[in-house]
Amino acid sequence: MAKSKKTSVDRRGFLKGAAAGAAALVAKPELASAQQAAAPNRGANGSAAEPTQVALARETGGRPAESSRVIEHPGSDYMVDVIKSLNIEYLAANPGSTYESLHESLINYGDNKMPEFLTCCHEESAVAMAHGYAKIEGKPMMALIHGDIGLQHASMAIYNAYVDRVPIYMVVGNHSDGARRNAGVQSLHSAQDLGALVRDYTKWDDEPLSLGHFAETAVRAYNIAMTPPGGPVLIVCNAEIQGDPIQGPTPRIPKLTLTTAPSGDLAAVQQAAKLLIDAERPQIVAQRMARTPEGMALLVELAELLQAPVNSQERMNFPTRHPLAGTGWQGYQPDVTLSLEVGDILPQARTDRSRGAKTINITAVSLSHKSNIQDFGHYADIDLDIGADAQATLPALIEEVKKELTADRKRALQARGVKLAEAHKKAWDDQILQAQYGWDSSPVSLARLSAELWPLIKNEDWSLVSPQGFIGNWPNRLWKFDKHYQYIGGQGAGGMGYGAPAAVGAALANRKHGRLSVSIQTDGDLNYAPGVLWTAAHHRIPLLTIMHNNRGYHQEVMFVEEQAALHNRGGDRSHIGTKLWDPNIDYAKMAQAYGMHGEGPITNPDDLVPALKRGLEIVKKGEPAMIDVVTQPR
Ligand SMILES: Cc1ncc(C[n+]2csc(CCOP(=O)(O)OP(=O)(O)O)c2C)c(N)n1
Repeated sequence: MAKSKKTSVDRRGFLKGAAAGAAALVAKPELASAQQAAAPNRGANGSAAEPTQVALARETGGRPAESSRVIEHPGSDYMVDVIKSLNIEYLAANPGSTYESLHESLINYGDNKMPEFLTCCHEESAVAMAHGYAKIEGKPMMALIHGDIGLQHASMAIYNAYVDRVPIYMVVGNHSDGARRNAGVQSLHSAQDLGALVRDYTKWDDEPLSLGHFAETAVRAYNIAMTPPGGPVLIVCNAEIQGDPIQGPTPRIPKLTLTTAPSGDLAAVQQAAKLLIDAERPQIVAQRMARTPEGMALLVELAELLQAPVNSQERMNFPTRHPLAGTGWQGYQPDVTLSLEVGDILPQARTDRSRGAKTINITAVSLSHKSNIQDFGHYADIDLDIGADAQATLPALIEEVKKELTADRKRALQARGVKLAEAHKKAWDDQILQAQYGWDSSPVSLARLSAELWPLIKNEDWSLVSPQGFIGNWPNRLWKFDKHYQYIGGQGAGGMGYGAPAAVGAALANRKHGRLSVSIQTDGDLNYAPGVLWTAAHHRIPLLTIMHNNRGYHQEVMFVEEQAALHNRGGDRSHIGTKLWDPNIDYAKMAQAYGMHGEGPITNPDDLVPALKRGLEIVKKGEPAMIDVVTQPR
């Protein structure tokens, strides 16, 4: 363990700061007495023996007015050593006293101040940032969370990441020892079993009782988060372990060895290869498949061997302009479907069954179900269910296909490939035609927005860091995606409020690679927790946010209209409870208020390109910027 650098000079600074804190108290006597009543005394680690003046200064001025206690080597210093051993690059946090000792160690202890500490305005933002980051970088970032209250704020984002099978490394503070915590916030913000709040949708959680236990848990948690199917993990970190001095030699930090991903049983893989080779019209549906860039290369190889169309969803796993991208020619009725990491297999399996087609499923999710949350969907009777990570299984499947493919069959498949390539080209041409509808309309069409943006970024090293479901999938339909980091996919569990922070997290991951991050941001989503814009500005995270400002929760407008039709009533009141107008939200001002360039609202489509260019210039200089565009609903 590296030695603490605390010196006598530090100590003098400590006392000077304490005096300033006390002076602030004198200036606000009413505050002091109110807090005296509300906050009982506590020691650095929750002991009830600290003088009132010290406790008050802690609550208001930050440092105690006087204290005889100095903890030279708190447990949290060792925790930082453990965390650094995992090479976690960033942590996102909204501050809170349940992890105050760890917070201080993270920012002050040791020479190398990794991981970088990102200040967040909401715990949901911290976790969703980690979600977006992991989808680009393929590894977890840390979210540091304050007690039961912070964890409740974080829960929506945790749930999204859980369903999306994305690794997130979460540490939450807690005052576990009932005898040592005080009766105020330390009790209110603590729990007997804190992990229980989110256990239904975290992959694993633990509450270590000693530093040695923390070290094992911390390394194990990282491994569990990364083992496919990935997921968020939670370490409940007691204030006592953080703040108590380290006694004796520190425990050894275990070595991290990642568990290999499970690959499919060979007999089942051979059966799958045969079904796919013999199929007349196979299709591949790739959803959460491709954890790394190699995943995309493997899928391309398999598709080309089989000459099968690939319907890519939720991840950047197949190039959009590849001749096999898509769902085949018009009327292409698959007789065998290969599903790769598909969340809810039933719709596909039911369609396949209805036409006598066969379904093959490869997913590691079947190996790790939980009970309460129903994200596993319906039970589907499929023909071949391979419980394994799809990416890890593809090399064996490719080998088997190569072995079984005769020259005759290869020729037949090539002929199908020619037809599929024609269908792909036709589909592209159709998209370009469709994008022209409403080209000059105001509000601006999403097709035009996407089409105008493309030439401005296509020669850059770009990355789309926002979902596409609510923007008509226009980028997918018009742009050429061919790199693994060019798209981050959707929310996971459909929880709104993911888009804005996930974009910032993904842009953070892109920053060190010098990539240009662009987000087409829906307005309803941003308004859950817009403070993440400040985080982007404060930490100089380059990101162009283009508001898809349809002034409402349009998905819900459509639902209410559908119900009105079902109930045989008019839809003229469907805006009630669903629109964000009167007053219109001024996103340019919002961006400016949070400290970044903001302009708009753009209503004339001809003003779009100059504004996008200005925004891109700023982003290329390393800053975030926002362009507000008033858009068609979808
Ligand atoms: C946390 C959460 N609350 C509510 C919903 C219900 N919901 C689904 S879509 C949607 C509207 C989102 O609005 P916006 O992001 O502006 O996209 P738009 O529908 O306008 O395209 C809402 C509120 C949800 N999915 N998640």
